Amino acid sequence: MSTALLERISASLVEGDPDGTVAGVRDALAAGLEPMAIIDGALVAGMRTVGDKYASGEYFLPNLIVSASGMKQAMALLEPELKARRQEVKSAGTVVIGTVRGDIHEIGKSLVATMLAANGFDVHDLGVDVPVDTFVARVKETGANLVGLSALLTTTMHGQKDVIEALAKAGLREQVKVMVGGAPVSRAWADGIGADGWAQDAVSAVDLAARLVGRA
Ligand code: B1M
Repeated sequence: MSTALLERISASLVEGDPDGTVAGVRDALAAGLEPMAIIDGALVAGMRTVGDKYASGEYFLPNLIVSASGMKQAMALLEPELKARRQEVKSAGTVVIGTVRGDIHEIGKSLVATMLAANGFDVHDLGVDVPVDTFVARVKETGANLVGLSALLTTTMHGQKDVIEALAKAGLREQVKVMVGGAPVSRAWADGIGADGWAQDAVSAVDLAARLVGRA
């Protein structure tokens, strides 16, 4: 039954039926499925299929927009559930996170931010298309010990390097660890730009964040 529910949610996302996605998520929660099982088993998989269809020319930009809207509405339902499962731990660290300048991809970054918050981090989510200087200013303001930089485009990945350089220039590089992620970002890229770590998905981002701030 749970497999059928997950398949239904994924199919509605791929077919561009946000109402169906929301209804499916409600049904899955009512059936007792864990939020992460719904995210991993249906939503992320569905978005990957949408991306593949766009890459192969079967789908166009409007398809991406409608599916992304379904994903966002689904996440709005799931975020409180994830937070409700948050273990009461002493704050694991303060994170400033955002999608770099020129890049408006929001879903993966928000998922990482939600998972960090659900795992005890104090999260300052700056949103998307975030200028380099804004990252630097918010690190200063919050005293963050971790910065998360998301980039989904090969043309915007360089923004991650720009932020790392700006943090160094502002004398903040010793204070903060930097983790990077996003579909085109690899461990080799992270090493090359002097990031402290790279995570492939939201779950490994939480493990990495805990390691970087010395909590794991
Ligand atoms: Co765009 N887009 N898009 N898009 N889009 C991609 C990224 C693309 C791969 C599609 C494709 O061609 N197959 C392609 C990039 C090609 C490239 O550069 N290599 C692409 C393109 C080309 C574009 C435009 C240029 C299209 C155009 O206008 N012609 C344009 C650019 C706009 C801009 O940013 N300036 C564009 C626009 C859009 C929409 C606005 C329509 C929409 C985003 C809506 C929104 O976010 N509100 C959109 C979408 C939805 C996608 C795809 C289909 C899905 C992205 C997504 O949300 N995935 C995407 C295809 C794909 O990625 N396969 C695509 C689900 C999400 C959960 O996964 O974001 O990968 P993801 O996040 C993961 C991991 O990457 C990781 O953890 C997350 C959770 O597991 N992660 C981190 C992410 N950030 C992290 C940070 C970390 C750690 C891990 O630490 C800090």
